[in-house]
Amino acid sequence: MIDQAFIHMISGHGGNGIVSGRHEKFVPRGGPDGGDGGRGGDIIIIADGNVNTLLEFRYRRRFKATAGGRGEGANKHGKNGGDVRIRVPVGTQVWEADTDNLFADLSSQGQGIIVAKGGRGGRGNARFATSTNQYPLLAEEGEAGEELSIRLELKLLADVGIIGLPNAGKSSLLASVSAARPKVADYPFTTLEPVLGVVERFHDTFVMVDIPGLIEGASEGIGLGHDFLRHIERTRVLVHVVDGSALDPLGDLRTINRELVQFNEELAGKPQLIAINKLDIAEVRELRADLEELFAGQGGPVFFISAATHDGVDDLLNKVYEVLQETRVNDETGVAEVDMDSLPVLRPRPRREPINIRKLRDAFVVEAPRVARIAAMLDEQDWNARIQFLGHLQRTGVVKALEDAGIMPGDTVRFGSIEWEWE
Ligand SMILES: Nc1nc2c(ncn2[C@@H]2O[C@H](COP(=O)(O)OP(=O)(O)O)[C@@H](O)[C@H]2O)c(=O)[nH]1
Ligand SMILES: [Mg+2]
Repeated sequence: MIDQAFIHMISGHGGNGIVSGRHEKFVPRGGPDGGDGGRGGDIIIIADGNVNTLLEFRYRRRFKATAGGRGEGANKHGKNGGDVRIRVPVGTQVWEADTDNLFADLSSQGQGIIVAKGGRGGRGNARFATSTNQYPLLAEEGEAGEELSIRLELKLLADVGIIGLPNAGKSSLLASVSAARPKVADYPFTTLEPVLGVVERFHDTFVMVDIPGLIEGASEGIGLGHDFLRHIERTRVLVHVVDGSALDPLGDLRTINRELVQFNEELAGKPQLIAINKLDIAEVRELRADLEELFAGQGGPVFFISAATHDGVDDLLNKVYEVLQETRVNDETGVAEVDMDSLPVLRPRPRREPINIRKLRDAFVVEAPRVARIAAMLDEQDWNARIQFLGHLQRTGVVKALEDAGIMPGDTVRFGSIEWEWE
């Protein structure tokens, strides 16, 4: 059974660098002091063994990291944006939405990927100072965040196994607590494929698997395929369903437990909760006190339930949840210790960006993100700032590229948001 979720994300915009500082000479501590913008927050997906399903993404599909703060005077760096950490079950695959492009396979605890890197902060004017330009009037806008849609996929693995003789009511129980609709029948051996159900409890989820009443044959290798074994290995608690209306309920419990030991020692050693089922039947209710006594000391707490009426089922599930909590893989601090600096980045941004000139009918368009980011911050009214920008274009090779593309005085040139007449 595959669990799937689509989510949309936007990483944080980088903060803008600013122009600040005194222009006058001979002023102590004068000079350019515009700080850099902070970086935008990243969106990170991390595999966490304490998350069992993708169900929560049915309620929350959009994730947005915060922007970096703008730089300030006195060389003050802007605040970095906050990262968003999305925790998914171990085994989750991260795909590009709507394609079969696999971004990451998060197969181990704590493994993660930065799916959307926050924009870098823009440089403040202090960083544009050179020996020939002591009072730079240029600063850089922060980089935009990244936006993308992904698909998460998970082959569900069970946390809880339901065991019991045929007809005990295993399938009925699973059906009554989850959206799974297993076959319920009066005859045994109806469950051939693992049937999983996702159970919601206290804003959390866990997965139950119906282990068919085939245990008698299964210890001899009949019936339970590899798929079942994978689920069984993973389960952390078993719910042992007993038909309270059977002739010998305690004998039934022991039969299954004997089979478990033969089938798989590890499975037999898992904690069990005993669920005596069919409490809606009058004779079971009458025997309740006797059964309680009879089952005491059988190695697990005893619950009386009716899968048919749901009576007692909530108490049972609460206990299941409690046991699962006790056997959590790791506490939250364990996951928080992921070394964020070593996480791979889905789409690392190039340090050097190419300069490209596109010639339109009415204008030359400079496609160079870094240039556009400086242009965006330019005070066009300030003649000195314009001169400095031109100097920057010269040093970074943009002027040459424009000339190579055949620009003539009087032509229009665009850098990001600004438009000039070429002189
Ligand atoms: N009266 C009553 N019958 C139940 C209850 N739970 C299951 N059954 C019946 O018992 C039979 C076997 O149930 P099923 O869930 O298929 O058992 P499984 O073989 O353990 O999966 C079916 O006829 C169910 O309708 C219950 O709580 N009360
Ligand atoms: Mg069944």
